[in-house]
Amino acid sequence: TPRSAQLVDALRTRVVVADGAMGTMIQAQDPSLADYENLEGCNEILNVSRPDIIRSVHEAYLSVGVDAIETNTFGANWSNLADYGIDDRITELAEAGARLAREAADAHATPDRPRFVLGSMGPGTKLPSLGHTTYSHLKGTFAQQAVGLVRGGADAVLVETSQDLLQAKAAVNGAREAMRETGLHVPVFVSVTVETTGTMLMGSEIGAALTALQALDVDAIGLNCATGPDLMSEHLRHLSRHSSAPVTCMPNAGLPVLGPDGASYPLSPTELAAAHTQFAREFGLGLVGGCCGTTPEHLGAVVDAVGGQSITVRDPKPENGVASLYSHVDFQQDASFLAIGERTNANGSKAFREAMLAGDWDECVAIARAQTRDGAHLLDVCVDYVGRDGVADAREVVSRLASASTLPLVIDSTEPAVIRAGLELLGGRGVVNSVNFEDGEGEGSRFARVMPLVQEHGAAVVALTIDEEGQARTTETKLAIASRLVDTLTGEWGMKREDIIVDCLTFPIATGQEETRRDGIETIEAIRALVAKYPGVHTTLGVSNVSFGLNPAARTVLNSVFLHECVKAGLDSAIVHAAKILPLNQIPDDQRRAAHDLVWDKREY
Ligand code: HCS
Repeated sequence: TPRSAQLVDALRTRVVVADGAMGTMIQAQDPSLADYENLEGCNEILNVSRPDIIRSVHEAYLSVGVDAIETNTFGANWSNLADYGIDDRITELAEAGARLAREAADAHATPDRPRFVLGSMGPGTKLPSLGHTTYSHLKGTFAQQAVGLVRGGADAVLVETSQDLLQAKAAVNGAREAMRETGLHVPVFVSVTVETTGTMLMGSEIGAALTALQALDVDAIGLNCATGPDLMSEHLRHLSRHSSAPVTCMPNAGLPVLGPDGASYPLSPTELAAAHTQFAREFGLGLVGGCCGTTPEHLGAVVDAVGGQSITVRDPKPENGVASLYSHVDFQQDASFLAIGERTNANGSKAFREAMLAGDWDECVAIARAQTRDGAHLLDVCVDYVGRDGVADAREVVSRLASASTLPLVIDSTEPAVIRAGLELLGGRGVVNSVNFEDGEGEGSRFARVMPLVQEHGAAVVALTIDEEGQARTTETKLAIASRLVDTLTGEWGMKREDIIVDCLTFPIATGQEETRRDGIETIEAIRALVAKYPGVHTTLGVSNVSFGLNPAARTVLNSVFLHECVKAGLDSAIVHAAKILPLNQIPDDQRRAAHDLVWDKREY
């Protein structure tokens, strides 16, 4: 709607003041059991049973001059309403809540001053990263909520109080599904809750949250709830420095103090206004407001302090990388290349395959952990194995690694269903390995089936230089297919170069066969040409393949030397057994020279 566009524009130009708490305001009015239709504590039922209570809260905030109000729909979701046995009323209660807010906002709007409605979507009580429910169930039920919100007139959807990034992803993608279904498109804002421990409930650092959410292309990112403003400032600083989306902040009125009559919140209106004044100046916030314990008096003070003020211009430097559920991992490492651990692979590692076939999931996790100790930055996870149910295996392995591994995961499969199952377990930002043009890019091709998954989850993607003619062997064909991949991914699929990782393919060069002698050179030269042609695009290689056929000691030498030459040509990541890559100075001279010869097809040594 035009109003949604105005809101997005406002967030980038002036400080938009949103309202404060809804839940604690309702509690303060102390509705009776009858008001709740005997569903005590179910605030969303009040949208239909006691709309006057909800209207009065909206009215109180609008009267002190806020620009935006939030709908009373925080718990109009599956898990909360299911607790009351009314999860068949998600859309109805969300829509009723949005209508109440819309009417109140419109009553205060003037032609030159719109009042916005933010459709609140809380996390519910069941978190997918804890295995309480699944991403796809949440996505479907969040879609029902968002249908109500956009039909009822929300100008944006605000996914708030997010404690689990996987839940937030389900809400964002559920909201988008609702928009496709209704044809009503509004921006999506996400606000995460960082506990006093300094991370989200699931342990995510703010950097991981930003990387995972920014990849979903959300329209604003911020913080709300859990603490007062004081404990938010370091996290806001991170968002301010690195988020290209506007930054929002809705703190509690301090940390609740538990007394005989329940929780009370210590922060005064003047203190909240002072905090927002400083944050707006220092961090360039686009939207400020309040969460639990804040009242119309608080927001009145905030309106007086910063309302309508022009935004402090930021110059954010987006971080370029991926994330586990816990931390961001940058594509640019101090190390010479990003090491993607190759051992959690049912095809490449006998130990992993045997553990998987035996259902020894603890051992699978142990293999992953060992790679972390060996210095991997990411883990490649491949469960593909003939005759197995790949989706079931992916669920077992990835669900464990998603929370047990501190490293981001690379979901490695040829099967779209396996890739989907893996991605739907990742709260962080993963990588999909891989797409290629083996069966083209038209409808029904693997490429066309995998890419919507990459998009939905905001994953990075490994693209292999394989087309309808097969695997590229020469520099020229590798570069040609890589170019087609990059152009298609950045063009039709709207990906950023930084999110594409091209694999120019490695072939065994020490099998003694004449026609393989130049394979190493072709790969190295393709990498060199590719990084020159497409700055920003990343490259990777499954390095170990180069030494296929040699004994283990020789493989270590050849892998290390080949990798070194590739890195010199511009390779910035490699799928390797990190413990078995040697620095060149640890390889005896004669062996190093022999390997160098083999790579460059010289045969001098
Ligand atoms: N918008 C919600 C957030 C709760 S954490 C409320 O009740 O104010």
